[in-house]
Amino acid sequence: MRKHYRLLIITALAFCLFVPFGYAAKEDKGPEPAEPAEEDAPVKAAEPYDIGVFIPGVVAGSPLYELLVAGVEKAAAEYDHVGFKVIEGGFNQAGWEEKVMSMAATGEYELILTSNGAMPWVCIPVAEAFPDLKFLIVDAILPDHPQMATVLYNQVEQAFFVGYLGGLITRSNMSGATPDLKVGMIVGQQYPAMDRMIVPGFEKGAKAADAAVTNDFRVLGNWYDANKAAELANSMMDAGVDVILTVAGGANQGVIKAVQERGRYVLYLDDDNYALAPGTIVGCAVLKQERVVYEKVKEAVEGTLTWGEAVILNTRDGYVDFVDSNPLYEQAVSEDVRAEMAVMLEDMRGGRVSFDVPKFW
Ligand code: RBF
Repeated sequence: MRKHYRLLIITALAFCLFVPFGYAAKEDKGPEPAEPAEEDAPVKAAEPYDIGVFIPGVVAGSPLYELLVAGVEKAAAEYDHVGFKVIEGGFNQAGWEEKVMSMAATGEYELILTSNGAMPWVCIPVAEAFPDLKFLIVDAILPDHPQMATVLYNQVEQAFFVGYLGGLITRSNMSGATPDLKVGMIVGQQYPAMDRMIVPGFEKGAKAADAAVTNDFRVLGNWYDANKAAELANSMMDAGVDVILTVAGGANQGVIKAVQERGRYVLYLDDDNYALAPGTIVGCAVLKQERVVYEKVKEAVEGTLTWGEAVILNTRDGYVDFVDSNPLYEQAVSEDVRAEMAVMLEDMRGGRVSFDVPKFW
């Protein structure tokens, strides 16, 4: 919005400089000044549109935040009048509301863009204080708020993909598989999407592979402590767990390192991250967050986004998937396991198998 003021001042200056001369020419009754050539005519610039991107945490190491930034960058690059600024809120969640409030108070932004299930609630008081401001919140859901649009992913399906693969691996004869039918999860914290979608989806998948598989579920308590995450991973592996799904942001590094040292396996969410640890990361489910952010930001800029809208995106829509096209997947996972996985992938991509999102909001 500050750009508006700049534009106003420039317009006013231009008016003072040029308009009086125009009048003088008319009074002189001299020859009419030639019409400016078409290409010299001032093009009406679009109103500046500035986006404040609030990262609830830090960008590095958190796939959904990295994809959020990539998506807005790509959308903004298509317009001369669109700018964005990324602000990291850090790990003190109690401070997020104040930080978003300060962003709003600068008056710089038309839109606040952010990502995770807690953010609609963080943004409600900010929306009340700034009724002209809009909020696009992905990986979250809040229907019918006139200043917000939200996009939720079917995380039951995302977690089912890796749960099924984990179940197949733990009962396989792959070199890192133990005799125990145990898979595990390490998560940053518990929240409604975790408890109602990700954990049930993962366990449903693992049990669909083999009903006897159990899930060792551990909560780290933050999204950054890689040392503690490695300790958790080791204690799980001591108990016979051979495949661990890690959903712990920057702390994922600790899980990967511990698991790599013992030749076991890691499952990943949100992005194609096989290259982080080839042979150790054996499965990546993905959310098409970069594409969603790109599409929705463009709609917001062009004025076609419906405020109050709460969209849920599924595998059959192409926004939730599993990466089986990366050669690192093929190299890491035995052929028999991949063959069983391929059948399930085909069913889910074709919409023949799907899972509902429970209403948790
Ligand atoms: N995921 C991350 O990768 N890094 C984070 O820092 C992070 N912080 C979160 C904070 C809250 C309050 C919530 C509700 C979720 C957070 N997530 C984080 C998880 C993320 O939103 C998503 O559920 C997972 O990435 C699985 O798709």
